[in-house]
Amino acid sequence: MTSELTNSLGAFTRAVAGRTPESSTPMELWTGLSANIVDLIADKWEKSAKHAATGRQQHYFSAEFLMGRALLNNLTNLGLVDEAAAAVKAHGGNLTDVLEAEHDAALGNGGLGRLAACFLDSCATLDLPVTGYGILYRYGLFKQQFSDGFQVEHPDPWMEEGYPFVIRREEEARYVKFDDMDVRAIPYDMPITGYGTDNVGTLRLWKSEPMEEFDYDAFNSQRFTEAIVERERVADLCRVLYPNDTTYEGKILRVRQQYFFVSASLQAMVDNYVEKHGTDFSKFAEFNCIQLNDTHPVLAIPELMRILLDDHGLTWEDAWDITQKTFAYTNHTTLAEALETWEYSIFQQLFGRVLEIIAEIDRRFRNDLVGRGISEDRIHYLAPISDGRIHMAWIACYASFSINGVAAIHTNILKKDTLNDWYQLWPEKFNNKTNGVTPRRWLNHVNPRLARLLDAQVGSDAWVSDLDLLKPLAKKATQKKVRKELIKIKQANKKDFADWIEKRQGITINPDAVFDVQIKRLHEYKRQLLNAFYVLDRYFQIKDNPTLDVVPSVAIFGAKAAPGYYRAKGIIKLINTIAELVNNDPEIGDKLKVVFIENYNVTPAEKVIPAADISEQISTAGKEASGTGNMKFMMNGALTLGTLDGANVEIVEAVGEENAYIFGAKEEELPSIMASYDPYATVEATKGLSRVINALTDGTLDDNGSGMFADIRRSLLESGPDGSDIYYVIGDFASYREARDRALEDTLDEMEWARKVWINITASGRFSSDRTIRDYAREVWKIEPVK
Ligand code: OAK
Repeated sequence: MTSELTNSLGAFTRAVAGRTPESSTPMELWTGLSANIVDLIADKWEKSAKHAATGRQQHYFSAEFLMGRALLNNLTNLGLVDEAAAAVKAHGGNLTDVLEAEHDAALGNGGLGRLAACFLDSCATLDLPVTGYGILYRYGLFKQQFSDGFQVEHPDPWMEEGYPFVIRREEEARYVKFDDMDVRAIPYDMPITGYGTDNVGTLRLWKSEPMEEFDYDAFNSQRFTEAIVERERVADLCRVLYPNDTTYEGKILRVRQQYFFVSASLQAMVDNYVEKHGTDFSKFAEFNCIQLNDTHPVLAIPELMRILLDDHGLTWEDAWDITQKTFAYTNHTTLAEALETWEYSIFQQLFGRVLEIIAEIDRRFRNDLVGRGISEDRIHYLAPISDGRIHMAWIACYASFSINGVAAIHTNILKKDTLNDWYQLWPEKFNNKTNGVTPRRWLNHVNPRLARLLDAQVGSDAWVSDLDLLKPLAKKATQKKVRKELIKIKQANKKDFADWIEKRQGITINPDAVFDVQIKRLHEYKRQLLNAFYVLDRYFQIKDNPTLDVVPSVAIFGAKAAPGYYRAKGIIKLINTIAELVNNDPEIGDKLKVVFIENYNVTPAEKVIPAADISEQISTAGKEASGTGNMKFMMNGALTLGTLDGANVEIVEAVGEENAYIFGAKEEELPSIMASYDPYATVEATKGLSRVINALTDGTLDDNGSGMFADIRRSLLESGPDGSDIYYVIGDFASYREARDRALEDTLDEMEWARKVWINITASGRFSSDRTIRDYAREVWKIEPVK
């Protein structure tokens, strides 16, 4: 008998592909199946939205949502994986091929965007009335290709072939007005299913369109270009994620994007409020709370003021009171260059009225602080407007009732350094919310073998939505059977990854070698360079002594560099050049291999994380706000090789120092170390290091005449603002090498290693985003589950 899904899949595929499912491509089957799934979600979705709208609601504003693939996640949540496999098979297809046809929705750069995606998953699973708001970028994060080892960027038209998981809501369009143009904002809503619940949340992504589809007059009077230019100018707004902002034009576009999506979102929120509660706004903040995902959506603060003042006639005092009770701000970095400030002139050009409101916030802020006896210098530094620039983080700190960092150490750094002045003024606003990741995607879905072992150990799949259930299993670390099972699972996962990378990039690796993985954005503070230097040092050691008894390992990298970040691109070229050298040397063989996963994204992360033995979390202490990859690896049984930075600190706390490999200078030690640090002398004093550094420029490694390797060398050894190894790569090298060598040696005792692996997996409950979201819901958002 054919199942219901088999019949409906046939119908949906015919509708989208215009032919029989039997002759459809995997992509067409994917589209048909996805449309079918939306059909199955629709009623629950409508109900959930209606229900959520009756009480207090939380709104998550973020310029990035790095969602990855949707279909398998939804099938899993609906308990339909087997049925879908059977349905696809009945039509002559194969579910794996169909799932692999899906593009990643890469509407984010890295940590901050992926965190937002994990949060939505947790909110839906926990039945919390939370909606995400962002931008429907036509092109997601660029596709990365390697050409001669250099990164080349290509556009990522992720939804060009159709994407059933976003639904255009024409009737909910809003107008967003700039001084130089008006645009229509059309919401595209994405259903967010939860695990083991009928609740379906929403991610609302706004798309910009012209006020009028086409200027026919212009077109008919032969002014074709004019008609088209206007259309394109509007489409530009949502064309790409984070356009290059090194030029003035780029910056304007970015500010436009930010205002566009917060204005549309707020208009919708305020309209909904008026519909339910009328125009008495005194209860607005009782029913609505907005979390600002870093400073990108901070324009929402003056925009809410504008709507309340201009559209609804509130007094400044009332509007400000509501605003201050509505916003909460999360900071995601202490890097000074990431704290957004914008030229005053940009705001003048785009939205004079919003600027007027910011100026009034600034005026009142200054008065307020004078009243508190704060010095003029400090007031000037903290004011929303100073030195011809608008300071987004300062506006956020002033207007929000809550300010949080994303790991304990990060929040402490905010309090003592980055936001210290604000902490002194309003200590009660500050709180910590250590990040987390969703165990649905990052354990259950990516690692079915381990998931089934956990099912058996827990006695059910309840751990999938309550990861703390793994905690009591820690004691089973002594059981040989469990450890043997773990070893088998890891071996099978490594074999899968080896097959995948061979097929994808044509590189052969030995699944019996240790997989040592560093996947994250390329940034100097994340120190991929330290890892690369280790590899090169080991290569030289083997060359010097070909009979050297080393533990075979594969160094696996995945990273994209910002298109304008020259040195990061140099490091990519360097790693690829080292890979070329090492991988093609017959004397090295399986002892050492280097793999650089091209076009690293959510899906490649899903392939490599379950296969990892060692998780590289090696940022300069104090620089990585939290990290979330560290948590994904831990859940999948990779041991952390890391510094005491970000959430690593809490991971080590949870597993015990003996179950991780910690090295390097500590955050509190670095200031005094750096005061007298001499990288040159340190190179000389560290065995093998000068050979590694010299290899950058002595002809061992060829950067195709780009000068990139000399630039890297300069950044480490030369004095001056752009040199002096400010990320302490050379200083931490010896201690890193020792820890990594030790980790590799320790893998030889498989059973003891498996014990550590088990401890890591079972201690990962506190890094579930369910825990993080419960903390936000209870302490900041003050919302309750809606059944
Ligand atoms: C991106 C743009 C501006 C400011 C911060 C970011 C960002 O992605 N920060 C990252 O956020 C993650 C989620 O909180 C953290 O885990 C990373 O440590 C942090 O770098």
